[in-house]
Amino acid sequence: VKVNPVHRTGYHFQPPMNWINDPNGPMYYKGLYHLFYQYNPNGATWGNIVWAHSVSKDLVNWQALKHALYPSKWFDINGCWSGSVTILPGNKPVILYTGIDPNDREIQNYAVPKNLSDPYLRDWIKPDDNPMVDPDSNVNASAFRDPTTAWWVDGHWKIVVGSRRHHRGMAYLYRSRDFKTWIKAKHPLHSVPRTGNWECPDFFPVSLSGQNGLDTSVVGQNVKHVFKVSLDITRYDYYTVGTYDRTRDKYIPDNTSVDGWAGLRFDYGNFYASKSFFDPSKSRRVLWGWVNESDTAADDNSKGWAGIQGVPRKIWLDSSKRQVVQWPVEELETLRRKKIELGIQKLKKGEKVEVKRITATQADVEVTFSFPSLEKAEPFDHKWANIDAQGVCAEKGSTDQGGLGPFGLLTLASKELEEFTPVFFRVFKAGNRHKVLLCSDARSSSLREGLYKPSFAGFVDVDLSTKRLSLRSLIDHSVVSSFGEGGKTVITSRVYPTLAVFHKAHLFVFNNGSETITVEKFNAWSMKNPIMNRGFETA
Ligand code: DQQ
Repeated sequence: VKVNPVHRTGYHFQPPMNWINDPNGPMYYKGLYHLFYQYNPNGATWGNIVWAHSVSKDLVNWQALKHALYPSKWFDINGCWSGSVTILPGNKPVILYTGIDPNDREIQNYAVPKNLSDPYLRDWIKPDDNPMVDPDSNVNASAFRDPTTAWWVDGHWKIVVGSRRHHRGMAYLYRSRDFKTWIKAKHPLHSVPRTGNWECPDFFPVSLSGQNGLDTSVVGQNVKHVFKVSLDITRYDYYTVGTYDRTRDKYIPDNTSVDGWAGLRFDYGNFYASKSFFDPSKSRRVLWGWVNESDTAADDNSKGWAGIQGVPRKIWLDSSKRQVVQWPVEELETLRRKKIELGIQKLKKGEKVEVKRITATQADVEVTFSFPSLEKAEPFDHKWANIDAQGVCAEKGSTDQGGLGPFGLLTLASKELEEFTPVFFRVFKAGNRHKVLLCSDARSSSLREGLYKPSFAGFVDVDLSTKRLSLRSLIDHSVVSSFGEGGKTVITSRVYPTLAVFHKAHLFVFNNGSETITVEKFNAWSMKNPIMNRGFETA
């Protein structure tokens, strides 16, 4: 296969070629981070799914090992689908994954390392007493998959498996004393009507204060829980913040969290099937998520590759306790080259400043904007009450002059702005409150037609009394991942410029609102290439 390099990423996780999807079983073991992921060894579209396997010392440089799981037994002969790792007492990792059986039923299997003293965990054994969980007659065997990391509570291990009952999304709960015999609980841990199949559920505790992460089994007074599902109808990851009621074995979202389509998202762009793990070496919880292509299957075949993993993000509970906050893991900063600063800049309506001496296709940009008042914020139109942020962004783009905003970055821009991916804020007044929109608008990203170019956007729950807003964008050839206001709202876009490639891409900071904006702080770095999966080891 020839791999087309034009839109390949530099520091986002990807194998040398072919199709990838969900991150699977992330863990930290004996000094190494492990990442498994759904992979097609034979092509650039979905199929023939195995668990590919890479290891890293720093979550930045990756070495590809041989595939950890591939169809080899009757209980996974038609595919090794998504799953998780649990580290049992005595530092013993176990993989739980969905196997597709000869009748295309989805069953839950386990696999254990052949040699626990090998920190690379190269070889995995799939014992013959699999499957560990079979769908009973009440369960839809073609929508029953993606077992979570287990948690230990009140003398039992517990897991959930994603599913649906007709149109109701389900998180079936199972318990086990010995990690071998699993019993289905009478009631699911959680379920929501009319949300369709729940893929890749993730359930974990978050600390009520500070940024430290918690082991998945932590319960009690000082924690809340986060429950995430991937809804395959929209292909986005939705989460709620809530309480794990151990006596009823139920998860109850807080009344500040909306369950389902209107709910919070880890990312308001392209980010799916995410999975978190607890990293004991840095006492943090780290989130991985799959960032699919936005071009066509024909493009994937001609590129010879498809899919990347988003940059791993540290995740914790916001001080408001209404949402989580995410930030790229600090190790990413080791790839930064020389810092490029812009002195304090005032940007009047229609002004833009180019950031020079930077590799605009592969960069990390951090900027803080300030403004003298909120007075000029545009009214939030009543007719938008029933549309989401993305709909507002589609009406009020970066070239549509506003009051307080739009201001932000023009990423992956061609010289004459035939192509650019703007990432910007726009502030609206809604009664006596303000609504802050963060938008990552792919509509102008490429001259090519027939690509999916959504105007992704999310609102930012922020107190504007400081009259400041901050933005960090990770730019990497065909991906722009933006963290608004310290990671309260995150948006990832895939884009395919034709002109703004390699050294021909430019970066600008802009304002297109009538209020003058001050660029208080602007730091940007060209990013080095890490070692990125140079080739799979063979058996
Ligand atoms: N991808 C896997 C499934 C999962 C889906 C199959 C989500 O296990 O439900 O490749 O992208």
